[in-house]
Amino acid sequence: MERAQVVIVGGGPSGLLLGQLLARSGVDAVLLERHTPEYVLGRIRAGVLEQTTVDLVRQAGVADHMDSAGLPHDGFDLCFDGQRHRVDLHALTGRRVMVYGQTDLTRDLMHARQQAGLRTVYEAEDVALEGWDGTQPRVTYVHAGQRHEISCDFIAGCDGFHGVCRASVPTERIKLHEKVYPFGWLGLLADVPPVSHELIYVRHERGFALCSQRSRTRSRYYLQCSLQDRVENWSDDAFWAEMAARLPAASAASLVTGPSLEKSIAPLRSFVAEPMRFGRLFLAGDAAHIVPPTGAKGLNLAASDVAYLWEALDAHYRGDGSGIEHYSARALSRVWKAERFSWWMTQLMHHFPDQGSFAERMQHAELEYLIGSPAALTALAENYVGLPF
Ligand code: FAS
Ligand code: PHB
Repeated sequence: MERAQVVIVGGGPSGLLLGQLLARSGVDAVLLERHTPEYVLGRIRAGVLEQTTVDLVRQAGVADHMDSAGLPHDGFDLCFDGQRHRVDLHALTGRRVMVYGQTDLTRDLMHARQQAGLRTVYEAEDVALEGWDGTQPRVTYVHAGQRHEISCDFIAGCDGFHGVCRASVPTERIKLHEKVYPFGWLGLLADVPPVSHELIYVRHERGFALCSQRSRTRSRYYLQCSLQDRVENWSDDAFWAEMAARLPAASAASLVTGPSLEKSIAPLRSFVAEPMRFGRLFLAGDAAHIVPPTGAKGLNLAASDVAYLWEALDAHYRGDGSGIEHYSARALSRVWKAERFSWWMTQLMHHFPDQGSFAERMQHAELEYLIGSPAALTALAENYVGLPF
């Protein structure tokens, strides 16, 4: 039987970042990923890193490309009634965010793991957890037709919303909280210069839109779409025409269009599993919680979970078990604040199909209050740049 101190299930940003930090603490962790590296890198997701995430990536020693190619952003625009209003994050909080795609961060982490020769199994099938409620957890998996078994001290469930780790916990041991939104996001990636040097969040009667970016020559755009929409029903031309229709005329006039490199529809939900620890099994990242991407919190919450779990495991192997005891409560405290902010931004900026005129007026009144109140803008800004770990 193989042996490891920690088995990490899932090779997305949570698993890779945890693996990198544990390696720096001398903790022996093996990582099991269901898919190939190419498949993992093919999923286009987050684009905005909070300062605390940037600091953690630097602490993990994988910040070189991020520091050279990442784009520090001091603010973003809220757009409604055809007007853009800048939220000056740096003036309001003294902090900023970094625009750097999750794909790039994942690639950096994969490369660092490979360079360090850390045990990683891609295309690990049928991962199953055993004994996580006792003191000798075991993980089994199949690779290239061969069954393997690993005994370990701890299992880190970094396997995302559809993973096996949370699903391995009996329903009576876990409390799930969920809100599903009545729309999705249609995302498009293209090698065209961004329409603006910063992000633009648009509230429009046709639906929400977001203008984001990956570099000065690569842009990421999103349109609120119906849950009945299918990506094959959206030609590139139809996407660009709808984006232009939701932008103010002056911005639409400077929109540079081009062929999509990727187009996909993501459903939106708020989701939290409590607790995030079950004996020797820990959940981190999307395995434990999901936020609507309106607040750019998903990847950043994964980072704070990983920071807390790394600190707890590092302390355990130095003889202090207190971090493990407090992991779930500590992580959930930050998770719920980010869940609230992401829900609030989503409620504020999207067109809800059956919301009625009163709710529409409430959205509009809140936006008008927001742009005129330094106190309200500061509250928005401190949540957007990220609450402290
Ligand atoms: P991930 O889901 O990224 O990674 C989990 C990994 O575990 C995957 O590689 C999976 O293959 C693997 N796995 C699953 N089951 C397994 C098993 N049984 N055995 C082994 N491996 C297994 N966040 C933002 O901030 N902004 C965005 O715009 C944004 N857009 C998103 C769009 C979509 C469609 C999705 C799903 C999420 C989006 N997110 C966004 C959130 C996203 O960035 C997540 O927060 C981030 O991927 C979390 O990373 P992980 O926790 O590593 O989970
Ligand atoms: C992205 O660039 O993918 C992105 C940016 C900000 C968000 C959501 C997605 O709020």
